[in-house]
Amino acid sequence: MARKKIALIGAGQIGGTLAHLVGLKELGDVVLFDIAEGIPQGKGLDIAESAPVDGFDAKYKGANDYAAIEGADVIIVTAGVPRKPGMSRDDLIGINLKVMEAVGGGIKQYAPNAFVICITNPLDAMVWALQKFSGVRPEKIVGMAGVLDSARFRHFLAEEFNVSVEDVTAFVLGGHGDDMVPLVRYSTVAGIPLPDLVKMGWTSQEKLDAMVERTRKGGGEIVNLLKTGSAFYAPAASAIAMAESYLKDKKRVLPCAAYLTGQYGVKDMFVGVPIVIGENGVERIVEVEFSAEEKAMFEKSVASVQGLVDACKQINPALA
Ligand code: A3D
Repeated sequence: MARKKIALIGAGQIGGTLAHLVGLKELGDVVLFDIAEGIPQGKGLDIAESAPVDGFDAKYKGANDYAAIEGADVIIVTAGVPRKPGMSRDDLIGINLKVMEAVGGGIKQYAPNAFVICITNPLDAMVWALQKFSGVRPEKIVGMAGVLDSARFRHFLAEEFNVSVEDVTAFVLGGHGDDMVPLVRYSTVAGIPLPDLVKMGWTSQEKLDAMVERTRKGGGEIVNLLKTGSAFYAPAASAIAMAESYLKDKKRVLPCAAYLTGQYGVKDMFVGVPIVIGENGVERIVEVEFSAEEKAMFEKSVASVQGLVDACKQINPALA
């Protein structure tokens, strides 16, 4: 059986980390694409030279021409610019929308049947634009954000409770902005919901609220520490979990930005919701019931995404 082909569009901080993880997990052969000459070739060669040490088999190819992604099974898009301190994700929209147009054209021409995962910010608007530019069927394109946001929340919770991260589940929905919606009720330690853990004295409501707030601002916390860019290890790991669920038909239930056609009262937008990812891409969109407070938070988050989508339509009227 031929190895799967995984194309990484953008060979920067996240792209390079993705390329390394694909090898370590033996998910397939890798094409690294970037407009910067030498970077994808150099990173590909460097990782290929680590393979004998780590004992994995994968071919690496660096490219500056879209023809190299031809027939890719999975495409992960990180092309564009990341945030610097003081910038919001939304400040990136002008530059990254143009990048999505170029990337979408490449995908349309060379790999229209791939499963596409977008990471470029502002996430929910960029994945929406990328779907329009590429023409990829909506069930074959998703945005990575919820897995990362949930992982951040899980990390904070595991530290607070002094338990394994493996036994902490978390649920973060909505757009990937500071008004994302961490669903405390659906987040658990070994199946015990967080509100019960507060009642059991494991933590206080104040501390839980602070962890929710830290999760919402988790991306900014890293940007302020790094100063030269944004998070890349956890974002890459999160996208790999999504790619793996598709490639191995694992049917994992993961929070991702998915194209909604009326679910949660939202139409023609990508918003973070729980989905099942299997060999057909997005195989199911899970609709959970919200409390009045959660619904209000979700609607606020959706309104922010709508604002970004409207801004895209203004910048590029072809999207309207
Ligand atoms: P960075 O290390 O700058 O890599 C981006 C790469 O894109 C660079 O190598 C550029 O040369 C390349 N590039 C720019 N324009 C093009 C183009 N037209 N075609 C192909 N390649 C191009 O950034 P990064 O890897 O740290 O982050 C990449 C993106 O992910 C940014 O937009 C971040 O904001 C975003 N990001 C999203 C999350 C989410 O959770 C959604 C988390 C972290 C970062």
